[in-house]
Amino acid sequence: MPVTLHHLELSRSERIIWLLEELNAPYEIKRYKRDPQVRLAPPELAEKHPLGKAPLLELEDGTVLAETGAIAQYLLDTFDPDHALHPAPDAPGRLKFLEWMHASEGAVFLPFLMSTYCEATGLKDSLLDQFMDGERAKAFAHIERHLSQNDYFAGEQFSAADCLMGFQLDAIAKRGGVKDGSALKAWLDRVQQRDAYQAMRKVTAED
Ligand SMILES: N[C@@H](CCC(=O)N[C@@H](CS)C(=O)NCC(=O)O)C(=O)O
Repeated sequence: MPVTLHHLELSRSERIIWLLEELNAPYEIKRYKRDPQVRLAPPELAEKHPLGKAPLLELEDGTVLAETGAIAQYLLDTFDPDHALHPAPDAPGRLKFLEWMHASEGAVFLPFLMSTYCEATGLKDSLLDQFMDGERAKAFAHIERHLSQNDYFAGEQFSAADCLMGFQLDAIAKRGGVKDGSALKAWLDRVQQRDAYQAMRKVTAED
């Protein structure tokens, strides 16, 4: 029996769909809509996990796993025994892979998330938002420097770290935040041509 992804429209669960497609893993999808006013998840997601957030991965035995990073690690352990999408512990790229996998929910993306929260709560251009501007500039510079020296986040090979970093970078690009000619734009163009990315976009087009 396949795993079930509990997917909230326009959310981080897009990167798990992308990863599932990259892994060619069997999965079912259960879709949820955001509240049209407050944009939060519907109460049905909280019936599956106390935080009521997406993504959630439900395993065959009914166990429900939250947190994008944990879900990605579980999928890699289960469906990527040959380490095609995650460098083995002694392989080149392993440390970069680990760092960027975690950066995708950690320090590098906090400032971008804060920008969305500031806008949604009337705090755009507030002191907090201005402080976060500096943090965003630092994160952008870090990403740009890395991608000007490496084709992918883990180095020379595409990996699950690209899927995890991809969601927010895609969203920033859609808001016009990525400069033409940048290493980040070149990376986006490269990864968006992948069959699994295109398959994910077909799935999310039905949201
Ligand atoms: N750290 C969690 C964050 C989960 C999260 O905040 N998900 C958002 C979607 S991008 C969500 O479900 N928001 C709706 C809500 O909070 O009601 C992860 O990486 O999965």
